[in-house]
Formats: sequence, structure tokens, C-alpha cells
Amino acid sequence: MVLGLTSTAAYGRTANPAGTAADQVLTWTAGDPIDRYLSAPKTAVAGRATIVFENSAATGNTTGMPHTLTFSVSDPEFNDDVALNILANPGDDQGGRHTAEVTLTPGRYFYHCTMPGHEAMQGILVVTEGGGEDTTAPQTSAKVDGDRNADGAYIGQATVTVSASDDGSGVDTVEYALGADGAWQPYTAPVVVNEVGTHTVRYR
Ligand SMILES: [Cu+2]
Repeated sequence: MVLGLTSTAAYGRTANPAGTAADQVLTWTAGDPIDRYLSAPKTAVAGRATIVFENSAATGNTTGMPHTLTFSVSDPEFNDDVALNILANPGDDQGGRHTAEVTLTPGRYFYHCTMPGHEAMQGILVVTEGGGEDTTAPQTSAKVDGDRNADGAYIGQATVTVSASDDGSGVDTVEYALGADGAWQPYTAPVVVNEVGTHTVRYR
């Protein structure tokens, strides 16, 4: 008996629903103080993000003080791939509320206000791998056990053991099929083949 094995790759389900990252909105607010933002996100996940920077009467700015939300691109300690520089004040043509679309990568971004005397307005945004689509296929493999003759053919029976792993979503189901066009069926235990002849066992 000779066994031939074929494998069919199947992709795991996505670890997170598509669009999670793109839907994130990160909001900074500023007001009268020149030593801090009134609110700022601490973390985000890699991928697309909508940045909102609001320095308006609604966020508590009563003096018309302008501020910027500026991502540093010159400090080697931090990510430098997002050149964000928004200037906002309550009297501007957007009422102090501005938005921008960016794509974040894992790592840390340093942001600050570039207005003179506002050096204390600064912080760090930490971006983690977190979301996104699972595009890595699971790994599947099979081994055949049994006594073999001098030609390599299995004597009496052969046992096929399938194993599978997936780092993202994990493995939901393993299936196997006997023959080149046999029906797929759930794999729950090693498959014993004990008929004389050449057999194909497929797995996925
Ligand atoms: Cu400022």
C-alpha cells in the first residue's frame, strides 16, 4: 500500500472584523491652558485612523488661544511616518475643530503643540498591532505511521495523523477526505487506511 498525501490551504477567519482599525477616531482637545491638552488618546491600533483636534469654545477655549497638534517626525526614538500638523483656534474657519485621515504603524508617536511657550503641551501615543485582518493561512501537516516493506509500501494498514495550527484565530475545524475526490469529513482521530492499493488522503 502506498499513501499519497495532498493538502488544501484554507484561510482562518479574521481575528477582528474588517474595518475595525479604519473606524477608529482619535480625539485631542485643547482650551485655555498652554501646558496641556485637555484630553488626548493614550493608545490606538495600527491602521487607518481619523484624527480629530478640537480647540474651540465647546472644548473650553474662552481666550481664542491657538494650539497645534503636531506629530514629531524628527526624533529617532519615535515613529516618523505621520506628518500631522494641525493649527486650530476657536475663530478659524472650522470653528476650531479639524480632522485628518492618517495611517498609523505600530510603535510610539510623539505629539506636541508648536506654539511658542507651549512646550509642555506634549504626549505620546502608543500604537499596537491589535487589529486588522488575519491574512496568514493556518499550518497543516500530516504524518503516516505503519510498518513498511522494502519498497516503502505500508503493510496491513497505515495510520494518517493530521495536525494544524493557526497563530491568529486558532483552528476551527480539520477535515480529511479519502481518495482524490472523496467527500470531506471532520477529522477527529487519526485515519486508518487498511485496504490494499494506492490511496490518496487529502486534508485541510
Ligand atoms: Cu498650544
